[in-house]
Amino acid sequence: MKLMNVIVTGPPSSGKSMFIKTLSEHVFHTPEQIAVGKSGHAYTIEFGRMSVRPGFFLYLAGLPGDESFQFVWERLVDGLLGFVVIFDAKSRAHMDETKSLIKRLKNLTDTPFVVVLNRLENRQAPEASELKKDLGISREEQVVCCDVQDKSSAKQALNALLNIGIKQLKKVSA
Ligand SMILES: Nc1nc2c(ncn2[C@@H]2O[C@H](COP(=O)(O)OP(=O)(O)OP(=O)(O)O)[C@@H](O)[C@H]2O)c(=O)[nH]1
Ligand SMILES: [Mg+2]
Repeated sequence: MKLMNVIVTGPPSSGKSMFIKTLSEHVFHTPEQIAVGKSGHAYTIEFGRMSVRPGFFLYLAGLPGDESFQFVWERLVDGLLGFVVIFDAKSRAHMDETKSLIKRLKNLTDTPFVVVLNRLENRQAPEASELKKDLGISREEQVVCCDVQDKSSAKQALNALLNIGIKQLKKVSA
């Protein structure tokens, strides 16, 4: 049996739990919310398990972006396939927090990442290229518009992450 981790993170209430719930066959989450960090926001931590094909599972680890969770990220970078940062299109106030979160994760790991732009609600995609610019992200495919409540949309976002990983591997082995 092969297991790989994917960290799902992002600012408070951006849609992390919903993304994991939509994709996973099983979800474990802490029975109570945990209040940590400067914000005082209370968090639930969850792990979802998604079967990719027989004998191959992804563990989707839902972790808050708060710095206090750094030590958990450090444990999970072992066997890490990549990370997903959820950004709520309606909470642009979270831009700086998201930038710093990406920076901290990039310092920990060079595995691929995607930013999932959630809650666009049928608005068109200029917001994706704006977000890419605002976050200082270099690659087009790294910002993915996604309705985290929709399974096929969430799967597309995860596939975008996998495809970036495959491209990186090809580059390394070329
Ligand atoms: N309309 C709409 N509501 C959403 C969407 N995604 C999440 N929600 C709702 O927004 C709230 C927050 O979503 P969560 O998935 O719990 O967000 P989270 O990032 O896990 O939040 P914390 O763990 O508290 O930081 C929940 O009440 C969800 O039902 C979405 O795409 N559209
Ligand atoms: Mg949550």
